[in-house]
Amino acid sequence: MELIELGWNDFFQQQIKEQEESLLPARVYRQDLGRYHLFSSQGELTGILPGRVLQHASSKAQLPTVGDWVLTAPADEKDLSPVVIERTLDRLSKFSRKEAGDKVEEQVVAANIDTVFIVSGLDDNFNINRLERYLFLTRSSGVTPVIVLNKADLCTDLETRVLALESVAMGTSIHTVSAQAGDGMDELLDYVQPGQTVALLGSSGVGKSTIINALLGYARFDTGDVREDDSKGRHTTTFREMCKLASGGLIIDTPGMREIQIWTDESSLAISFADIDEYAIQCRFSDCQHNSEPDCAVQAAISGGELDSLRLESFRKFDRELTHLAEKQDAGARAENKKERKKFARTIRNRPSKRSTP
Ligand SMILES: Nc1nc2c(ncn2[C@@H]2O[C@H](COP(=O)(O)OP(=O)(O)O)[C@@H](O)[C@H]2O)c(=O)[nH]1
Ligand SMILES: [Mg+2]
Ligand SMILES: [Zn+2]
Repeated sequence: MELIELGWNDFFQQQIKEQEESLLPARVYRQDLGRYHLFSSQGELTGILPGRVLQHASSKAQLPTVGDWVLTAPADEKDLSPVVIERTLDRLSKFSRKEAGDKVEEQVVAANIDTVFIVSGLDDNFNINRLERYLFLTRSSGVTPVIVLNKADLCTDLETRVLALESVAMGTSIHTVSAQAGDGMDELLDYVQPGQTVALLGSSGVGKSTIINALLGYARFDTGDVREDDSKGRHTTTFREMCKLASGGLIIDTPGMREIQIWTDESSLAISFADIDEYAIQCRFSDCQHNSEPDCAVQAAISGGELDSLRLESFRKFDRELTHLAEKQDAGARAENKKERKKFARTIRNRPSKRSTP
């Protein structure tokens, strides 16, 4: 396997220090408990993380994940596998979300991706708010989003749905496909050029694995039927995995995420709501809340029909959510500090005092 075909470029090359030149670069394609499956110029390898790397990581998000580039050393001269992961290279991009549940922690879903296919079904699964949410997360990751509306064969009001979506998509490419019938797959292939990495995101049952299988040309991933009486669907993909297309591109399948919580900061708002921002800078007051302030350009744009009031509503929703996340992060950092201080106090207390030592 050529490194360039695996997505290697100058950004990664430049990170290699002189003393690391003997190490073998490899890319994580799958992670099992404690094991990393890697693509490298030497073929597929298994990697393990030494305890010192684990200890040095200040958060889980720093540990290697699918799509990451790592530098490896042979554990044994005679045998190339398993290799030891010495270091994870800085990421060109990452798609993160907040860990599911109450934990205030970042989870990096995939690293070093060029494009995210936000997949939605055109059946009852179609939900503009959810798509808007995925768009927001993708844009704040610095990755190009592409919307893929699958199951076009089941949809009778395609145009209405696409039109409604366009008002929140802000120019994002929208592709309507049917993975099952094989319609529209060629358009998708254009995004997976050699060395390019695409990750598929979207709820369970929208057809992500079916799309990847269609692009690969064989049934690489299990696909599942959504049970009619269970809107949650059956979870057939339980892990994230990157695979290589014959044409050279890389594609990442992910399990459906039941809750996709935001992990980003305020700066993402201006990127995802550039349409609102454009008017907001023309408001009379720089701290305008776009309610009933005089000369509010945002409200004027809404009355004039240039801006959809739903966009302002979404903007406010994300704004509130980000504020809430920042508060939780602050609280989390404070709790962490307190824990560290306590630990420190304990080590001081437990230190044998000079007087008592003979
Ligand atoms: N009608 C129709 N069904 C599809 C299409 N693509 C996928 N499916 C079905 O939707 C179900 C879920 O697909 P799957 O690929 O497992 O979804 P995933 O959970 O997103 O990976 C399966 O039963 C597929 O056969 C499509 O284009 N049209
Ligand atoms: Mg799947
Ligand atoms: Zn305003």
